[in-house]
Amino acid sequence: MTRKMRKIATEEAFSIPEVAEALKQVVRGPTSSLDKLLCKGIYDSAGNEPGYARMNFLDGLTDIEDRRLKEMNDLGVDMHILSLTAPGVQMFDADTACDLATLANDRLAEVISRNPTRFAGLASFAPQSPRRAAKEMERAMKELKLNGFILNSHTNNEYLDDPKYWPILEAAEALDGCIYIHPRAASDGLKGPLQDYGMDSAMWGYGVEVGTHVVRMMASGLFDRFPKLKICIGHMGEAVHFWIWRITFMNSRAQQIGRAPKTELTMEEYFKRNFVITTSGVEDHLPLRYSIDKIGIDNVMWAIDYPYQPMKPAVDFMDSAPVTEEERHKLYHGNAERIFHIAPLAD
Ligand code: 1WB
Ligand code: MN
Repeated sequence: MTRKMRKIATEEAFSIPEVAEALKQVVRGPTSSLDKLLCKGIYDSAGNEPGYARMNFLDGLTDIEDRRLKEMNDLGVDMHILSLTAPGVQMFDADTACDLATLANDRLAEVISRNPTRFAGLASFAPQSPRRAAKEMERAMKELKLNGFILNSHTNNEYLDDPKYWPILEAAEALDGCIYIHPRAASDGLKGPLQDYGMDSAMWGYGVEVGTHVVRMMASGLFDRFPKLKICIGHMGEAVHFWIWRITFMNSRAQQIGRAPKTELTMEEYFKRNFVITTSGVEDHLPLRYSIDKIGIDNVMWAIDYPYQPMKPAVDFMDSAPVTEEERHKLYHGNAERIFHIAPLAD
């Protein structure tokens, strides 16, 4: 008898009451962050974004072992790889961010220890304090046995190509911990035209923000310093590989005329060597097929993006995807097991 295919969903959000409360306080304050628009609606019921309040994401984020697990059972979803939802701890002052990252990681480890075959988790860290972040990253993987890391794009409008973040990249590379760069709202310098028509978040701004982050990282040459660093990006690769030919061509021109640093590899080579992508929130077979053909079947993983996307359509999307059974195995679980250190099931 053939066993049903293991399904590991790789970008599944959660929160804890303490982080939700801290976000509520931050968005009531004077922050210039564009994240305020969405976070007010989710975390501050007295907020001015009733559209988001109506979605009631907070219940889905904080419930892990009850309704979520039941729905996973109903749909045959074996595992959620959980990550603290955007913007994580990145809107807080450094001390608060470090404390809340530690707390969120401890809670995550507790959930996993109660349900070791059903949940895995990506550890949070506070980029506001790169050295403390590196220590927490080590604790999270070595002691808590978490499976990698979550970062929500920019921190105080700065990106990972800034050398101040090298301790974080060194830690991730040394621990073989993949950093999942999840979106948050665009940095202050990018946010201008993204503030209307609901373009601040998942509709458009998130992809612009993470795409910009990823191109900065590749063009800065940082992957020559950290050749084994693995970065994961969701939302069908935030479209970066759809225009990687042009990014590569124009980067080489920028290098020729002295506007970009010389790099050992091309942009496309970095993308294929140092990045993996997930399907989160893009349930469309044509871009899935393109992604597999363009960057390789070993570099694409399935994700739901729960609770921001409903579970069932994401399962139907992958069950009906026009791929071979061998490809479906890699998309549904094989690649996630390899990238996020999840023990394969015994045969
Ligand atoms: C949405 C999507 C909102 C994501 C989020 O808030 C996150 C949304 C933090 O669809 O409105 C996400 O992770 O894709
Ligand atoms: Mn997400």
